[in-house]
Amino acid sequence: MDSKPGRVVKDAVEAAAHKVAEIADSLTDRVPGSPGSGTPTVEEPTTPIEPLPPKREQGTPDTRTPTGAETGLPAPAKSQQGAYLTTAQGARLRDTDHSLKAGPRGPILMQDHHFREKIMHFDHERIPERVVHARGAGAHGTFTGYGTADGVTRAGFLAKGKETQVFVRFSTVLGSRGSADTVRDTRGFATKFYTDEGTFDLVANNMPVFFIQDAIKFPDVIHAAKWHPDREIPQAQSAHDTFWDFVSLHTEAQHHTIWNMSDRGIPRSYRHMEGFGVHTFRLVNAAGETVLVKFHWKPKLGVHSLTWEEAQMLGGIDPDFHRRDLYDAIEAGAYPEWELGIQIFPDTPEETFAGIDLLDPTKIVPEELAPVQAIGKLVLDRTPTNFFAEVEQVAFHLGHLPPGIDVTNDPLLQGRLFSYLDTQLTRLAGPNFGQIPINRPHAPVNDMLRDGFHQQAVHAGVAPYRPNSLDGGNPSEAGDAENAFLDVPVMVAEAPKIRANPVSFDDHYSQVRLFWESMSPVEKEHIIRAYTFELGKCYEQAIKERQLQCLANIDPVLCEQVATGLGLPVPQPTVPLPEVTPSPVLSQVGRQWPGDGRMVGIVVDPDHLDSDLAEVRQAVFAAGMVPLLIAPHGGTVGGMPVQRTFATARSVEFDALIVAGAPVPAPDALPGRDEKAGAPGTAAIDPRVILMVQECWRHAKAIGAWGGGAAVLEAAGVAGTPGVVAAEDGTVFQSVQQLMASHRVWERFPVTVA
Ligand code: HDE
Repeated sequence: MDSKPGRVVKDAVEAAAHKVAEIADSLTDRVPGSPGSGTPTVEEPTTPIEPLPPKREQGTPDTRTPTGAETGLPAPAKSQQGAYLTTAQGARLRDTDHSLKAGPRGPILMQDHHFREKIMHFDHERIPERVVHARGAGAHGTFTGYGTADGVTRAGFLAKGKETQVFVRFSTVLGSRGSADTVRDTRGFATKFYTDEGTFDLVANNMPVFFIQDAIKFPDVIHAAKWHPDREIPQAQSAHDTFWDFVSLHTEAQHHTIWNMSDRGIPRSYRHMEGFGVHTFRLVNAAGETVLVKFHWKPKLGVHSLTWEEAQMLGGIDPDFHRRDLYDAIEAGAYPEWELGIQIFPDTPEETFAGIDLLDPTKIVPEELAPVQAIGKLVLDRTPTNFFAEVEQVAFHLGHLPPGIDVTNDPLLQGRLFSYLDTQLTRLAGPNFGQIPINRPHAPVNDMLRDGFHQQAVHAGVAPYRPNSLDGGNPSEAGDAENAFLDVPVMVAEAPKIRANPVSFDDHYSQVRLFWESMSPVEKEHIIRAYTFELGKCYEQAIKERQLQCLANIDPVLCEQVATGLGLPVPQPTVPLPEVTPSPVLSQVGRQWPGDGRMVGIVVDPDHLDSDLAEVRQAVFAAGMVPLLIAPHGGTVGGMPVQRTFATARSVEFDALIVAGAPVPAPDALPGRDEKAGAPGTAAIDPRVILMVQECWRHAKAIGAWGGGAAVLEAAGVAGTPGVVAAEDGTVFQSVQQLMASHRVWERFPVTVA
């Protein structure tokens, strides 16, 4: 047997990982959220053991060399090794709790190299957060090509059945790293495809348009949208003067702004978001023919959003709501899924389609005019093992393109090609960020880049230049036969060097109106509310008036309703309102979707446990959802683990609520112990349960009850109303599941606009 230390560690780690997988496989009804792969004991463990393996659902970057070769090592080989604490150089240590002092009461000695190493490293644990998109969460997965793009691109990862590893990072734009997930904002949706032909980064957002048309304005829009520089408030939101000052003065921003003010600005989860490449890209096939395309991600679960009140409550109750949802869903086996699609346009010299300028990033091409054609599927099935190493250090760049995909002259895209490389120099401390494990390509790398901070490759040879004779001419340049990247030789029209936009970029309103007209009445109500709230938070009346002028140019009803809320006069439009053809696909109302990984709260009364409870819990698991038992106290009820108590639960954590009893007020149902207990109720039922039902009702969620639960619906005043179902037994879950497919009980939201 191979007795090398590396081999022994590898065997031990693999054996332990196998054991964890076995245990996990035997548990079919796991509620996600366990912190580690082991089972802690009450007593401090004192027997030395090897590091525990990662949790079953955790993945890590592939074990590749800095130049992309497979090492064959198991993933844990990159983590800590051996049973004993060591210095960073591997010397075993005897004590890490006491610094080396001149006597127990004396000063610390300069010679304490362990103390110095430990503190020095700790002092430098943080790196600069991303200047935008600082707050995010990421996961590993697999992309499988459908082969449907073969005719338009030579990119091999899109071939039928071809599987490519990916890492995806979702993010908000404005907030700092520790800000809340559920703020009103655009979301990032950046995907790193580790293709055999070089890494492809699709750095997308959940909205198809952007605030500005030229990258040179990016620092300005971000300065305006982030906190005010004097007080550094508000955090992670656009409801303040500088944001509205900017977007009302740069009216090209109005299209992106209405998307932000719509329900798209407050997604229910990352799993419920579409993704958009925003810019138009150019694809090139094996014959050198080109088309223009826009990239789209379509979520399996449909587009779904929070209500504004839910989003605000979650900001306090669970600021990690989206991050938790992503990881819990993967842990529960409800793997998030999207289809990648493209809208295809002929590559004409005008670069327009149906009169729409394809280089203008403030414009969409409605899907009704150019359908999205599916070209592959993305499944996220592994959470990170170490957040910093993977999510914080992943570095995306629009210029990471495989052969077959090229850029266009969109002036926003062109600027981004500079920015994403430049920003890594500071954030990841040097030019070798591509060698950090999460960023390592899976294609063989033979560049002539050398040295620099944190160089991890040990380059051989003496001639990193071309042509050379000393290294035998290696590396050679590739041609078409060797699948070299092609910068498509697009003609550039003869024109003066000039700081200006094409005239077609001047239409700032027609597509904003198109978006508004595509919304259902209830979505329009939400948009009116969002504008009224955000402008209502501005201090300066002039800014509100200027934005109302923009709204007048979008739609008279929208403008009038917001003006009424602000108590300001309604201005007349300054541009003619165009006739637009709505794009119904932009609305999220009116379709049915699967409920994978949704959270179903089940209120139980331990004094009158219903015999159907265990069955309902299993039925929720069987439907691919997660049941969370909510009881007066922790521990177990009927042998089942309690996930929330009336004190720790809040309605906004659940997608639907089932009431399986009418529990009497628990001993802690006192406003002094839990203010929620001050909600009006009946003396017979815990007031927090009634509050929970009423909040779920207000947020248009499905509510079900059986047995004693029917009395709670009566007491909450919601019995017999739309989307509230009661049954004799636990079969009520089936009706709840059906209601959940529409995402919300929409008719509970009254509407005043058409
Ligand atoms: Fe970004 N953007 N961006 N952006 N962006 C960054 O790169 C930038 C734009 C997007 O999860 C930064 O590594 C400029 C559009 C995502 O790591 C930075 C312009 C779209 C992420 C940068 C834009 C995006 C970023 C900050 C205007 C959607 C997060 C840290 C020309 C299509 C990626 C970093 C992650 C991050 C610059 C506009 C998406 C500063 C100059 C349009 C999803 O380089």
